[in-house]
Amino acid sequence: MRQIVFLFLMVLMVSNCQKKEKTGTLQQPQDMAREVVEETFRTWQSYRQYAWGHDVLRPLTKSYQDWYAEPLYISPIDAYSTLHLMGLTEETRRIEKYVVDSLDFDKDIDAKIFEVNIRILGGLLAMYEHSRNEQVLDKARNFANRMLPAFDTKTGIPKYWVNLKTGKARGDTVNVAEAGTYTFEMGLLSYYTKDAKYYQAAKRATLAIYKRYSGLGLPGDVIDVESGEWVSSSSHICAGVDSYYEYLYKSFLMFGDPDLGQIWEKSVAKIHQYIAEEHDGKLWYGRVDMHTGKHISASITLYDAFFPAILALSGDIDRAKRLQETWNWLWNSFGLEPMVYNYKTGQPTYPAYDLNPEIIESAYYLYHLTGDKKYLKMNIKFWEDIKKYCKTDGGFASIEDVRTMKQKDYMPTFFFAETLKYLYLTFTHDQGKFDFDDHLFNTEAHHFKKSNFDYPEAKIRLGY
Ligand code: DMJ
Repeated sequence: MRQIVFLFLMVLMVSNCQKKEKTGTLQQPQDMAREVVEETFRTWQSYRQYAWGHDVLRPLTKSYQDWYAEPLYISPIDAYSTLHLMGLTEETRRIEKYVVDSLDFDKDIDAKIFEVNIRILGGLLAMYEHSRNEQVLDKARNFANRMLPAFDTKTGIPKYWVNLKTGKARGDTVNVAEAGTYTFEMGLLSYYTKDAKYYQAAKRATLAIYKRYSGLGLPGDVIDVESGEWVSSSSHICAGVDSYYEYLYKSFLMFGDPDLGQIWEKSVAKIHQYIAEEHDGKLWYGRVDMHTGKHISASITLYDAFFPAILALSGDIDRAKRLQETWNWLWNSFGLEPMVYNYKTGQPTYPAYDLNPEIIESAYYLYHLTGDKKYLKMNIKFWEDIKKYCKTDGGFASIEDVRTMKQKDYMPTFFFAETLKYLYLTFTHDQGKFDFDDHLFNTEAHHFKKSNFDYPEAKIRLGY
């Protein structure tokens, strides 16, 4: 008799466990959204406790790291627009107050112009967009003025570094993303301040890249900012070029500058013609020689997963869907994506995963633009995997190697700005609170309302 009771209890326990597992996987999007907000808040509290005033949280040792000799407050500036979207107002007020009262950019440090543009300038502009605090706009303008000396080169392409105090710039070779990812932020700033000089500098740099396309209509990937000569003739959409293409289309959409729209159209046609290839029944975008169009490498980076989003946004839903399948396959082959992967050898050549957002961003765009629940499910799966492998006591940690899932003591600022935001937007999508069609995101996921920017007015203020 005791044995029967014991067996009965066991069966009850097992069926309860199965039920839990089931409800676990069948969690409703609103529950997932709540969880993302809780996790964002928990991680933000950890940043505040262990890294306040510094650039980056180190989640394993519960400490901090700065990018340069002096901190630039990059995590909070990057986190602001996400915290704002999630309604964490006490936190956004705290950041805004710190930026206005205590943040001083007059620092004798050489800042990497590409990174500080998308994170600091982009973040401050988003803070202004959402708060309309003129002191925040002053900070953004002050920061951009410190960036501008970098653009003072023979080609107009900015140098790699600029000293925020002295304006002395250095670093003559930059990649295409570092050359041409400025029109969006600088365009916003020109619009807000009615001073065209920001957009003009950014556009000149973008045109300098376009002018140097090969006869096939392709850019290389590394260029000398003074001579305008290509240092590398490898043409691709991977890390090092990615956001150049992204900004051609997004800045065109935001400000209506037809030059950028035309360059986007011409460029994307060549990308599909020369760079796309089928391998093992999947669509890939590898690397070709800009002069011959010959495929030279099958090495791709996880950053390239931004491309389905921009393809979908531009109306090319079929290609976007096919490419997203490729990325989904790669993620699920490892449980997280490797930073660099060779699709012909099937090997990750740099196996890290740094909590990057791109595949999640593309699933979000496709969920909105197709309504297909499969993309919601993708982001549920990506979130489950991130929690499984990256969640720590002190926040979330990057992964050193997706084959072993060994964690590393670093949480990039874009985890706040992008990854958590795109997850939240996906899981709240069906509540209809956020109007995707009236927003554009900079490459760091800071969001801006399209209807706040009028094309005829932009033409005047940006001077195109
Ligand atoms: C972000 O800093 C930006 O999205 C950038 O354009 C490249 N990717 C990282 C995050 O992966």
